Amino acid sequence: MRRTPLLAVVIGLLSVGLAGCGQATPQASPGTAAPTPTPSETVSPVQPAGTPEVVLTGLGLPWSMARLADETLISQRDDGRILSLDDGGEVREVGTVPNVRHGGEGGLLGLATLETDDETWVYAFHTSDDDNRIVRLPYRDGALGEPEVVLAGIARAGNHNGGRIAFGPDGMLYATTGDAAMPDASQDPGSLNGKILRMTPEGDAPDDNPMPGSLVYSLGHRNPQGIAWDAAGQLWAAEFGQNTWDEFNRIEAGANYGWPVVEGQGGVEGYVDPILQWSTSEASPSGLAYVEGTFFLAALRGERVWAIYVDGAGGASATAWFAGEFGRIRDVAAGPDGSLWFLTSNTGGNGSPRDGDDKLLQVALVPLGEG
Ligand SMILES: [Ca+2]
Repeated sequence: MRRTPLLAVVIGLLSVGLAGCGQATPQASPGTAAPTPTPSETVSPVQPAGTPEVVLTGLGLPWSMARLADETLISQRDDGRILSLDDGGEVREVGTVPNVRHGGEGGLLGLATLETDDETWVYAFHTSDDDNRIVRLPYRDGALGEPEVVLAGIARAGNHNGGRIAFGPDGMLYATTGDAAMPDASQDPGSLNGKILRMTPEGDAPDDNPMPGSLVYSLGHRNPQGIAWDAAGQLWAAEFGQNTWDEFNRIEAGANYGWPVVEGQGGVEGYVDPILQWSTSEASPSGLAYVEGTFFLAALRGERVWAIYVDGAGGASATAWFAGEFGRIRDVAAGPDGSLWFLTSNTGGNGSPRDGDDKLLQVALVPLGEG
């Protein structure tokens, strides 16, 4: 991969940090019923502004971004490598996750990080010869150590591997799993597939999970690949539909999101409907991020970034950005100085690579309505 020289200045500004600190004056978006915020929730929604700039080129099917104190890690699905882009703009490989077996949509997928008093851990969700699994690798002196297994035995398949992982505000690790082309698994509480899982950093079932001794947090998912928490700590997730409806769901512990009985907003008792849905040609959603009171959703087939605004009445609206401009979009994350980062996904067989693909792009974010 190579840095785009043009952007040395942009990268140089990264030292401010990527945490997405709120700096804007709180205000409600036009026409939105404002919820009752606590001080930590007083963030104004935002929107992209200006032309996205290229931060990195030459990436190989990048799948996930995860943040450490002064660098961002990027996973590459097919070769199992993890790259680091530090806040000074230096790019290097920090290691290859062993035992990654790419095939179809499988390979090295989601990343998450955990910094404890004793260790910095890089968590990775990947496909192996036998299964999909979550491992963690110690990260010392800028290099990955030997993996230890956090959770094995999630069924793998060519398609529908899920694969996003993230630590929640409760300190627990959440993982999205696909149905691995076994739709009935999604409704089986005893299966790890077609679920959002919640576990301790060591992979055990927390005492307060909805089913005692089970990692299952919610069920009835088809192929979820995006999770993020809003300022109030509420979990949201996006998933691929079959032929009709992609979904954006408000996730409640123990709830059933319908697959394969219901796809999209079916209004069927016992199954929770998505807050938003899109045709699969408009979305096919992967990574989800919450930045400055706004959800951003990466759309593969839809080749766009969706900005999603959740209102105080339980509804939401969405606006499409960059449709068709950069090809398939795989992941989104808070960038430096209140910007948004997003990864293209045009290499690896499913897309049509453009010059420099795959890329990491950056776009400024401004208060909603001021773009
Ligand atoms: Ca559903």
